[in-house]
Amino acid sequence: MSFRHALALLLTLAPAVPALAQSQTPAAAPTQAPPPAAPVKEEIPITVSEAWARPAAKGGSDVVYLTLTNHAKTPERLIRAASPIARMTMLHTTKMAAGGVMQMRDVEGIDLPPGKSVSLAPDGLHIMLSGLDQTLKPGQTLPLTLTFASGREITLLVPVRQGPVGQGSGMSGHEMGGHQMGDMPGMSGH
Ligand SMILES: [Cu+2]
Repeated sequence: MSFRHALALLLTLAPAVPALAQSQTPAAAPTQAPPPAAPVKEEIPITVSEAWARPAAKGGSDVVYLTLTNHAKTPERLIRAASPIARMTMLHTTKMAAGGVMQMRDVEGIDLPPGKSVSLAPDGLHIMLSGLDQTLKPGQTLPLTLTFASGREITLLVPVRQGPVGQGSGMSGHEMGGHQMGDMPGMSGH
């Protein structure tokens, strides 16, 4: 978990590195590491943890769950997710509709209050991908880029695995009702 956390941070920081290098004159002493590392880090106060995706078939759809933590003192908002291996990526929430049927709806964004964590988890908010270019098996990863209202982006590799241990029949019931395209009126346009 902490490794993925670190990886997400590293990937996010990566674009800043060439700029730092260019700003240093060739005459500068090459022995010291660039000191502005700390300020750069503070510009990306969002961390991703607990990310995982379900196994999925080529051409099908998949679901990504993760936890976002906003370490800043100002609100942030997840406005978009994208993957190079999916034709379409959507932000969804799952709601219990009349008659006890689980239905998914698009959400325009996911608010991240300052100092808070927001979990995308089964039976609630999630990232949904459709039109997968490839089959995703447990042990593989799904590349995902998250875009925030501030313009920040985080790219990470989401591990593919089965659902959490200990979540049994209830989970599979949700999958059947919540994530089969054929069951969802209003999803046909996707
Ligand atoms: Cu969904």
